[in-house]
Amino acid sequence: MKEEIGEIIEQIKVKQPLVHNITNQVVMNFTANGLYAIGAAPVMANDVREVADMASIADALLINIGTLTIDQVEAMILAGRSANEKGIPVVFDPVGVGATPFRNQAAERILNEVSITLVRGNSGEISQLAGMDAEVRGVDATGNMDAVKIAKTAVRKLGTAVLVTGEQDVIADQNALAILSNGTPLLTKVTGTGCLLSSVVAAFLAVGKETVVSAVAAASFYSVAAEFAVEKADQPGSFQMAFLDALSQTTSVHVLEKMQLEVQNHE
Ligand code: ATP
Ligand code: TZP
Ligand code: MG
Ligand code: MG
Repeated sequence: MKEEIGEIIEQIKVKQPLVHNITNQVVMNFTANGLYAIGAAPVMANDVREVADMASIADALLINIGTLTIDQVEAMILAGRSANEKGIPVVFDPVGVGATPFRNQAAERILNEVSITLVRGNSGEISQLAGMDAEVRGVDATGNMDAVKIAKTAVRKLGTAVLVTGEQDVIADQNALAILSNGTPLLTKVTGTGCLLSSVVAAFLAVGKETVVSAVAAASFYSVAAEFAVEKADQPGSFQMAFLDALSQTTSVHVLEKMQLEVQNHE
């Protein structure tokens, strides 16, 4: 898998994939800057009158329900269907699913009406979508075993690939599962680092051939960049800036040197 990961990382700067983001108001600017930093191109478009057209000229679509409105749900479904018609990857970030019935219903509709390539969320969000909330609520779902179980259950329930993030990232589809142990806890102290990762995964899926390999490439690239950034700046404000710089400076050689990856095939 390592050779393919290096190749995908290099291809981002060559192909400069255009990622159409329908995302939340908190992270729009950070997401656009982060996509520029890795060498991709961002576009944000939300209105029902243009989302299908925008998705049809993009290389990947990102749907993020962080600050959801009723109009946005319709826009997400229109954009998603357009992306499906064109055959480009669609990443879904179910921010805060489980917090309110509106979010839960919207997530269910999006998952039913759009063919999603990969769902990226933290362990609470993915366990909610996997129907495991009763099992994991109230327990600390950040442990490795939990994330693996959550990822496997979500793959079965949703029929998509998933990326469960946390101290370790677990990437899985029906055939393979990978555990990545890079990153820094400071990523949890800057808003939008999960959201930006979801957009970065969309860019990588546009460039790579296999979903799990591309998502592992994206997550490892992202976490290794964060490790470089925290060496330069270990407070949240300066870390955010150092992280954007590191996203533009991290190479495939750095990632292959530093990545701590375990790959398994499903039983
Ligand atoms: P939350 O809603 O809980 O903030 P999120 O959507 O921001 O979640 P995270 O799970 O925080 O997403 O993942 C964002 C990035 O931070 C990922 O690259 C992940 O690997 C990294 N990360 C999260 N927690 C840790 C940790 N404890 N140690 C190292 N890296 C981490
Ligand atoms: N509120 C609604 S969306 C959002 C907040 C704080 C951003 C969440 O970003 P992330 O990447 O999930 O931490
Ligand atoms: Mg976060
Ligand atoms: Mg999030």
